[in-house]
This record gives sequence, C-alpha cells and structure tokens, in this order.
Amino acid sequence: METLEIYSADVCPFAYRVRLALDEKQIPHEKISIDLENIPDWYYKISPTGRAPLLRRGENVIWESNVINEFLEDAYPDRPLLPTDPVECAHARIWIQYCNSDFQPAFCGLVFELDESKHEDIRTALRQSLEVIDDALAEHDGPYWLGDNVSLIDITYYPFFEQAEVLAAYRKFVMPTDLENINRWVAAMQARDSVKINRRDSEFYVSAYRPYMDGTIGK
Ligand SMILES: N[C@@H](CCC(=O)N[C@@H](CS)C(=O)NCC(=O)O)C(=O)O
Repeated sequence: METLEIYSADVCPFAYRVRLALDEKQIPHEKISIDLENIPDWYYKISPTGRAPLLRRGENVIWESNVINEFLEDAYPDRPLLPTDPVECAHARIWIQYCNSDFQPAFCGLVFELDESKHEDIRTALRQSLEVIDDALAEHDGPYWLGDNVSLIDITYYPFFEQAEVLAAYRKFVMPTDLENINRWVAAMQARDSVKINRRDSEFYVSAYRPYMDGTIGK
C-alpha cells in the first residue's frame, strides 16, 4: 500500500477528521505538522489553499476534510466508514452536510466571533443544533450515529466535541448535560483507539485558542 502524507495541525478539527479516518481504516501514513500561526512558504507551494488538512499521495494532493475522507473511502475500501446501501449512504451524507452547514458554523462562529453582542444568538443556534444531533443519535440503539459501527458521520462531528471546553472557557457556553445521547456517544468515541491516539486535552485547546480570543490573530 502506498504511504500517504497528511499535513495537519493538532488544533484543527478538520485535520482531526482526516487523522481519525486514516487510523480507523488503518491506512499507513506520515503526519506532518503545520504551524498555522506561521504557515511556512514551502507549504503554499504544495497546498492550493495554504490550509490544513492536505493529503499528499505521490504527485497528487487532495484538500477539504470531507473530500479527503470520501477519497479515502473510494481509494481504500477496506474497513468502510460509509454504508454500502445507497440510500443509507445518502442519509449518512446528509448528516455530514448538516455538520458543515449548521453545527460547525454555529460552533466555530461562537469561537471566532469577537463581537459579544452576537454571542447570545449564536449560543441559541448552537443549542438548537445540539438538540437536533441528540435526536438523531436516539434513532439507533448502538453507541454511534449509525448504530454499532463507527462511520464518517461520527468522525465528522467528534473533533468539535473534544474542543468543547474552549466555549466554556471563553464564550459562556457549557455543553448541555441533559442531552444524554450526545454524552453516551462522546464517551463511546473517546474509548476508540483512533481517538486515544490523536486526542488532546482541554488544556491544550484552551491554550491554543487564546490568541484568537482577543483578536491577536485572525481566524
Ligand atoms: N473546509 C476546510 C476548512 C479547513 C480550515 O479552515 N483549516 C484551518 C485550520 S482549522 C486553516 O488551515 N487555517 C489557516 C488559514 O486559513 O490560513 C476543511 O474542511 O478542510
């Protein structure tokens, strides 16, 4: 199997998605860390956007976390992370899309919005989105989004939950404890080897986001 390079940053939830998919699928890879506060010139030569994550295989580069993970599904079909049934697969993609269109903008919007007068509205949107997620998780018996098996849906959402303490530390948003399906799901994700290999603690995230909180560096 050809070795892959993943250009990543530990603080980046999008890069984390890809590292989780690589480890769940047990695809050999090399991790290259990018300092997002001082992106090196050489990185702009291989990355069209200068952003993390980026996957390099030989001469080819692929970027955008969800696209990279779909590429991994197509190119490395062992240990699949999407359902084989086309309808179930489409529904999985709808939930991945919901993360990108609703949950993640609310989460990152609250993290990066410096105008405090806007925080209450974003907190409300985030709470509503978490309720939608909790209801979706209730539809299956298993610990994961689709039941017994972890999927790209879990991998797409989980990195933000690992960073939740950032919202408590800086944005007066504590993850609701009454959303029990989410609590169960987070615990199940934290028990997975892929998460154990990659996870960082709350202290790391709170410290890593500090320069963004006072606008010292842009998002
Ligand atoms: N939609 C992209 C988002 C990637 C992204 O925003 N990466 C951030 C780090 S979390 C980044 O590289 N920021 C540096 C910059 O924009 O210069 C994805 O899913 O891969």
